[in-house]
Amino acid sequence: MSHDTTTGWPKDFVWGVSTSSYQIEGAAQEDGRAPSIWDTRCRLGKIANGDSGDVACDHYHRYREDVALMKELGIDAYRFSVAWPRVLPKGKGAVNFKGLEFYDRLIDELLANDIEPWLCLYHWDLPQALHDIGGWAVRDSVGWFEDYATLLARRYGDRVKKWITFNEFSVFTLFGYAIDWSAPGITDRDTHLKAIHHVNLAHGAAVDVIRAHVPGAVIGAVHNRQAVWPEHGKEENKHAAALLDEHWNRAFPDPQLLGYYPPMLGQAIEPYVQAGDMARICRPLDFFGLNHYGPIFAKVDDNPNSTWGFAWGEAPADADKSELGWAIFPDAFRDELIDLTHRYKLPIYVTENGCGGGDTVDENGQVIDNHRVTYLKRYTASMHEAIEKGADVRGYFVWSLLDNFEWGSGYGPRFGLVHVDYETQKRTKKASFDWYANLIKSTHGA
Ligand code: GBH
Repeated sequence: MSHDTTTGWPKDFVWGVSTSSYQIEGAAQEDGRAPSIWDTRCRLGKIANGDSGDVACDHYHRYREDVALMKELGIDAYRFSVAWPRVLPKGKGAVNFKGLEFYDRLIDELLANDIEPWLCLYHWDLPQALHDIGGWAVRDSVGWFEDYATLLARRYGDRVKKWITFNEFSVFTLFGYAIDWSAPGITDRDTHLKAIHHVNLAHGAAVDVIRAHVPGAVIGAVHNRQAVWPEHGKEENKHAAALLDEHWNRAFPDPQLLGYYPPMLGQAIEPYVQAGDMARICRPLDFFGLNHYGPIFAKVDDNPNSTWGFAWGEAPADADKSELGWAIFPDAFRDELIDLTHRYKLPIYVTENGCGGGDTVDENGQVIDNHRVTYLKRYTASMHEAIEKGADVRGYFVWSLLDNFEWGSGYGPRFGLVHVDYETQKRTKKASFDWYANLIKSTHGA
């Protein structure tokens, strides 16, 4: 790793951190917030250790302290999401002003500290009330999302210029409607296909209303993308990998940016596509948000009734892996950034990259997370290399500022630059915090 990353970054490169509402806010029953599909999933006991986001990092009450940490880190930008059921408890109709006011306070605190807010409308916490009347499986969801986007654009558009419609379309649709790993935990092929199409339409509708209501808006979507490799490199898994690649990497960016679905998925989705839909989905965007962790693996589904034709595979036993078992392969990140630049021709912001695992606390109370420092060093070096090779990368956000509620895995896996003691809510900076602060300082100084 001799690659020098202290110089050579594009001018005005944006350094940031990302979080999401349900994972950090807590205050789940406060000030009029209603349940989302994730509260429900927690109540159903589908989370490791019986955990839930009820309290999480208590960010709802401690956002000032958290912004102070961001300030100390030296970041330019902060990506967060709005909890839809906090501002519209039923998902539509009556507005909850106390919920809107929380994001007013957060945004104002960020701006007062020279940190630019990047607002994401949807990081998976669909109001339960909307799910109860069909959720993403019904076409009405497009209008619900459009109205929600309008509300936020009008309320915050004077202060927020960076807008993201959705976080990781393919993760929440695939895991929520095909594989029971995420809320709402449905496993039905038709529901899944409809959800994909409606979410794409909702994205397009939101882009238009944000554009209409926010002068100077810079709008993008956040896609998870990572190479899909056949498990064990086996011939028999290649078709499964091609299928999963369509679902994982192309089901959303292709229609949104190129105007068509990838071929195999497109065929399956055709019954739900109405005249004019593809033009409504494909709206002009200003950037491509990329969340990237490591490559994933696919294998043929040995279930004879398989409706998807692929199953989740495992990384090779000898692969470099994080403590969570996720493959580490920085060269694939470099290649992804270069490919994306050519494929979609938009400026790229890496809106998430980071490393999960545990931490050790030494006798002086220092939180040691060398595994995370090593990961971040390697991935930022690969990004730097991609930029040298022509990738149009304009910024990078670490996932995440704080240890937080890691969805189905609960509070076990930690991703933060800041350690959170969930008993006391005490925040402690980790070694990775100092490493990132130094990287930012050295590039700003250069
Ligand atoms: C993101 O999801 C989310 O946006 C964020 O909320 C979350 O906390 C964060 O990442 C960390 O998980 O096949 O075993 O190698 C990322 C979801 C991460 C799901 C990589 C698939 C592959 C694991 N993806 N993962 S493995």
